Amino acid sequence: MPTIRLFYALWPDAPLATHLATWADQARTHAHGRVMRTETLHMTLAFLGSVEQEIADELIDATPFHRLIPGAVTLDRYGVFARQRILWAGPSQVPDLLQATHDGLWLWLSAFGVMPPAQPFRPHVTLLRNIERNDPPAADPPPLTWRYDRMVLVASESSTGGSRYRVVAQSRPQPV
Ligand code: 2AM
Repeated sequence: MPTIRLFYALWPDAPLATHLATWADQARTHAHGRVMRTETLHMTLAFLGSVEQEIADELIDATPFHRLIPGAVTLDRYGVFARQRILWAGPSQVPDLLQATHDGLWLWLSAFGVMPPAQPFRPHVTLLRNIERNDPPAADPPPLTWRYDRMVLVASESSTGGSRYRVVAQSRPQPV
């Protein structure tokens, strides 16, 4: 049975992604490493890992109908995941609504037989990979508010030089 590597994410619009890319450039002067391409910057809500194609097809069909309650998250800090050698930007406070969106998404996914990870939700945008030191820059970035009203389902395909992301579905925004 063929499988496909999937994750759900919030995807920034172009101005927000460009703004985050300037943070990546600034952080690189401190931590070195590899800057993520601007068009790949995102915040993962749920990493599903390898999913059978049949389930993936069901998720692709169902995703438009899993509407998110629109919300906002303020990115105001840098952090590192030392083991993964990642530098990220994220919120110092996880908004209750974003946490509920994450929890509700995993509850919904359980109906498809996809089980949540043991680790708690750590919302972040990876800016740099293969960093060369384990501490974030001394100064945090100025707060940047990200408003979202939908999520995307992304297929992650291995390619030379990293992963290639392909958006395969997105949730419909709430009707106004
Ligand atoms: P990361 O940026 O911190 O690596 C695609 O890999 C997305 O899913 C990335 O945002 C990645 O986070 C996230 N992710 C979460 N858990 C993962 C895991 N166990 N393996 C790979 N990616 C994971």
